Amino acid sequence: MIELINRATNFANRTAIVSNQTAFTYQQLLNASAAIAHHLLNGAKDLAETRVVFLVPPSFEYVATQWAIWRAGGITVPLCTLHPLPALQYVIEDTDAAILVVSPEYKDLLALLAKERKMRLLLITDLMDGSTSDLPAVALDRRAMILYTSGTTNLPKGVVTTHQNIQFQIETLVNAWEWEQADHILNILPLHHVHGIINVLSCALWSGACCEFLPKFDATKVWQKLSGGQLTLFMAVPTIYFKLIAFWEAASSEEKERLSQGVKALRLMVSGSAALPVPVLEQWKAISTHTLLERYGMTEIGMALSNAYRTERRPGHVGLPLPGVQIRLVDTDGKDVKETGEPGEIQIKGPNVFKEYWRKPKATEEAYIDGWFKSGDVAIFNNGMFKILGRDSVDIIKSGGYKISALEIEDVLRRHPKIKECAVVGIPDKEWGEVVAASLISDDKNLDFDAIKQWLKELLPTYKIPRKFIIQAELPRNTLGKVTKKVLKAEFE
Ligand code: MCA
Ligand code: AMP
Repeated sequence: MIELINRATNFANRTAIVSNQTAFTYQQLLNASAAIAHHLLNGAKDLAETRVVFLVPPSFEYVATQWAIWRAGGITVPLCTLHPLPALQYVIEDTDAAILVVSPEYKDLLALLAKERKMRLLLITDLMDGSTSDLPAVALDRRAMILYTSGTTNLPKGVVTTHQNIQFQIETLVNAWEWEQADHILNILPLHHVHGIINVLSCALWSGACCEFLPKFDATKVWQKLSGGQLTLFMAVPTIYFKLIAFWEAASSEEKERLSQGVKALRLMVSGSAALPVPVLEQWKAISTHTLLERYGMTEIGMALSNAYRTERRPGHVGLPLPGVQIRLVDTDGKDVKETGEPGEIQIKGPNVFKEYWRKPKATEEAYIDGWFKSGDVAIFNNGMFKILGRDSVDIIKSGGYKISALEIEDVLRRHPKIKECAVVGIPDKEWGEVVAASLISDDKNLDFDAIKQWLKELLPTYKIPRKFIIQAELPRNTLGKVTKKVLKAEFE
């Protein structure tokens, strides 16, 4: 049984969602999702794990679609509204989805693809018509969601979580951060990643709280909300706090005072998805009085480590395992780290850990050792708390909270007729955490980088597009001929 949805009947008349300045109750969410589920089923008894991709901006309609897919027994595959067609097509093909739900503005973009693949293309605006049908009983161990994550391969992998995984990921956070009905959170994060979907949206709905959407991050609007007196919670990536600090710093002294007074009323502000620089934590504390609660998670595991809600929040640290989550640190010889302060890879076990990479049994098998999921993140245990040191792969970049594979971008760059060879790295950056940088080998010494960026925009979302370029005669390589990315990074820095 999908407990998240069952629970909604307890809060029927409370506001579940605010989107486009309109409030929607839990009852409206139940009604809308039942109607959409009816149309998805189209006479069938159970979607039986059919993949349903949906391209709907963060809104009431997004949530109603997500719940409808679950209620009809399908697997949700949320598409990213920022992705160009080839990136959407990759997900649609990889999941082998049979149904596509879109809001009207995306119909033309995907109509041809849907026709070619013989998918049912449904307009969300046609589905919320009050119809109902019997809905299947959905067992907890069934697949519920596929989210795409970039890794150490050139193509993103689909991370499959079951209803059980999702329920556990929600419950552990709701308890740790003391969510309650009276809570009201602003969601400015994209809804194709765990941070926005689980930590913000689903925790709010589990609790009978209100989740308000801004379809896109906008510092002015976020500050308006933060200082407006309604919100109790806020969660974001470090880049967003960086941008909010910049906005505050540019304000007049009276405005600064007003914003700072307003934001104090929240009960909790959380940062995650990338390392929170201590200076950002300190500046935010000076502005808002809040010590940001930093936590650590991953698409494959939801949240694993968190600073405490009530006791110590230590700058630069990610706290301790959430209840029910097991963590160990393993050194490069595969042995458990015994000494405090010695670095090791974070490995995770628990009901939070995903089921599999979609149709990639080999990758799934390789992701585990002795039943422990290997995160690829390196940490130390320092004075009773975990501290993340970084990742073991130079090919994974974190920019604006997004995980980006250098290999994926290199693959695309190599398709450009003027690029003979290339290497992509992440360069440290105060605002973005890292920015994507590319070294190109080309016969055209006057290569127009703006034109390259324009060309890339057709193929990759903006956050994956390199911000820095250099042309080199040859890439730095070691004696085995492998590109030495650490050397390349140093050349950019
Ligand atoms: C955009 N720009 C960038 C980048 N992205 N520049 C450098 N690096 C980037 N990564 C530039 C654009 O080209 C544009 O430049 C300007 O910034 C504004 O672009 P826009 O797209 O409007 O950006 P934004 O809306 O301000 O986006 C910043 C953002 C966004 C809100 C921080 O990146 C974001 O939503 N990040 C969150 C991602 C997230 O949820 N990650 C969670 C996954 P110009 O103005 O010159 O054109 S991780 C996860 O789920 C795990 C489980 C976890 O632990 O949480
Ligand atoms: P994703 O695959 O997009 O879910 O991103 C997960 C990755 O984000 C983790 O493997 C970490 O590298 C990084 N991450 C998440 N939270 C933190 C944090 N608090 N500090 C440092 N890195 C983090």
